[in-house]
Amino acid sequence: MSDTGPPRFTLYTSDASQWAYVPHLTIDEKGYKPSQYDIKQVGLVNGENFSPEYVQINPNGTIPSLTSASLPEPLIESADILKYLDFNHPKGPSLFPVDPEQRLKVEELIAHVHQTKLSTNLILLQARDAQELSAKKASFSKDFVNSRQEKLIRYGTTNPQIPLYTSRTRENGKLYHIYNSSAIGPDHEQFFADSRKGYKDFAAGLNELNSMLVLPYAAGDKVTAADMHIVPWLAHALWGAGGKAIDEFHPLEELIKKSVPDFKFGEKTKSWWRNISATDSFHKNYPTLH
Ligand SMILES: N[C@@H](CCC(=O)N[C@@H](CS)C(=O)NCC(=O)O)C(=O)O
Repeated sequence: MSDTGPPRFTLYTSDASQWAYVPHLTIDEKGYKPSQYDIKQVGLVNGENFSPEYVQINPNGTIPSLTSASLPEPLIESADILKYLDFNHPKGPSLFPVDPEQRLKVEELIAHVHQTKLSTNLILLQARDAQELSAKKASFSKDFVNSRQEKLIRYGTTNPQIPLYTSRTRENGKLYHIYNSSAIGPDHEQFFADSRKGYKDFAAGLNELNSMLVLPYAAGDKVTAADMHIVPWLAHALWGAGGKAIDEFHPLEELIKKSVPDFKFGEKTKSWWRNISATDSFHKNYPTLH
């Protein structure tokens, strides 16, 4: 611990980013003071995460990122940012248990919720049939997809040397096509089928999470880095399904039931959520679901 305190840092974040709330929760859990860091908002909804300026900081164009004069290069993964914040602040116990078994549990839980099959984009952007797609087209999802495509094309045209634009324009372009063509064709049918499978995988992932949780917190008797990752993921999924109150599991349960009729949130998941949502860092960052 230095006399001057931990090095100052800048967190690049967006209110709309679930993973940005890993560092936000950590900042509060570890007791950082606002004078110790700067916050820069990056527009995720309007595709500003793809601006050449931001891509220089984070070549993946993802949020969050953290920069500090003490770092050789920006940190561009929420798991690395959490570790940095944890190790650079002396206050309070580490969010990583010393006990190797507990530590392994923490790492497993973090990896679990970051799996592609558990991406909340399933809930926010996918659709299992024409009716679900119409609802998505009438929601912010369509603006999101379209603004991104417009920004990717614009930035890609003026910065052909940046490889990210080619891959992301192609990837988002598939969604753009699904959202903007009026007729339902074979690509839509494939999209619906992929989404139906996606919900089955998502349900399986939630069941696996339920059996992995220890209690009262995710990895045992203390709040750990695992809680800092699972909270933003589940909060975003509950919100994406239309949940309003913090403990509103019902809308997501119903959404999943359409593909997995016997799906129910596990009791351990609900107990864990009750416990973690009573903490100060949770209250500060989640006055409502987002
Ligand atoms: N593995 C990264 C994922 C970050 C991520 O995907 N962030 C989302 C917002 S929550 C994002 O920036 N998406 C923009 C995109 O990939 O298009 C992390 O954990 O930091």
